[in-house]
Amino acid sequence: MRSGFIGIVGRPNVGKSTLMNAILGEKIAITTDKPQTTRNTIRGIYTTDDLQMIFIDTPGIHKPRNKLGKYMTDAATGTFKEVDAILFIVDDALSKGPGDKYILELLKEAETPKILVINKIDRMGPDEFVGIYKEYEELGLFEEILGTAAIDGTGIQKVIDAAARFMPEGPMYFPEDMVTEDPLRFIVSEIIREKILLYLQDEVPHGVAVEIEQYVEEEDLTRISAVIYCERKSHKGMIIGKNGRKLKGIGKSAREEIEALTGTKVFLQTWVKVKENWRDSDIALSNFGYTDQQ
Ligand SMILES: Nc1nc2c(ncn2[C@@H]2O[C@H](COP(=O)(O)OP(=O)(O)OP(=O)(O)O)[C@@H](O)[C@H]2O)c(=O)[nH]1
Ligand SMILES: [Mg+2]
Repeated sequence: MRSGFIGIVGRPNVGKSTLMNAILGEKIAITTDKPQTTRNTIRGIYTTDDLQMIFIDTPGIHKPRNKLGKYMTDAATGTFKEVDAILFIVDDALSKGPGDKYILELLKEAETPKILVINKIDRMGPDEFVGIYKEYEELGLFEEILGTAAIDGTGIQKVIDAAARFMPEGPMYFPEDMVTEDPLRFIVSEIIREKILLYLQDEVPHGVAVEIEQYVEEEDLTRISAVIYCERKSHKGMIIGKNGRKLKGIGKSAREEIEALTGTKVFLQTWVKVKENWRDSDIALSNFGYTDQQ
């Protein structure tokens, strides 16, 4: 039996969470077109007869503008030395921006084996892919360089096989049918946050946190109350929308997804509250679960 941990790291929005979900064949982490969607490290467990790999999806590494951003970036870089292999995900040329260069500098310091995954190849011409490949190959930093389109599963098996090569002899850490150890409450709060990110634009969604106040499982019904926190009164108005329509839409699409997850009917109540500048408040961050974990 071999087992181990694999960190999935990279800039925001390159497709880390989509890639982890594709590996697991299940949606564990939320994904949106907005950068900085993932805020915590999220573990997904992949098990076969003689192998268990725990993939750790991490927040996109970026220049933090507040304490939440610092927490996120620290959570991501903190995995570098704790894992058996690192998947570094990119979706563009190294020469295009400072973000990937910064992460590379950090990666160079970690002795952990690194695999480069060039994602979103469905959007690239062959020349573009080869260009990115060569740029990274010259660095001599990666054990392997692969191309994927996580969105439709292209190249995913090769990523799994490449990561498996670096797994040491080890125990089964988790039961074979377990895909995540995150509690349902957390996943539910993330689903609600995903819908807010999808329904709202610009700065509003980044200042949103979701707290589950009540989670009661009855026989065929799950009762959930959630509080949506935002940073400004004007944002509260935008989340609720005209005649409450926006919030209703958010609630409905979250509820449908939670019902599919729990296999029960769901009664979901949502409230919107304002907590100014919570992203720079240690107490609020801790209340929302953005504190040292695991
Ligand atoms: N065209 C295309 N889009 C993709 C692919 N993989 C992911 N995406 C899209 O890219 C966006 C970002 O995906 P995420 O998985 O949320 O990215 P992330 O790296 O986890 O982002 P953060 O959590 O913000 O760091 C989403 O809109 C995805 O649908 C891909 O292979 N091809
Ligand atoms: Mg993500």
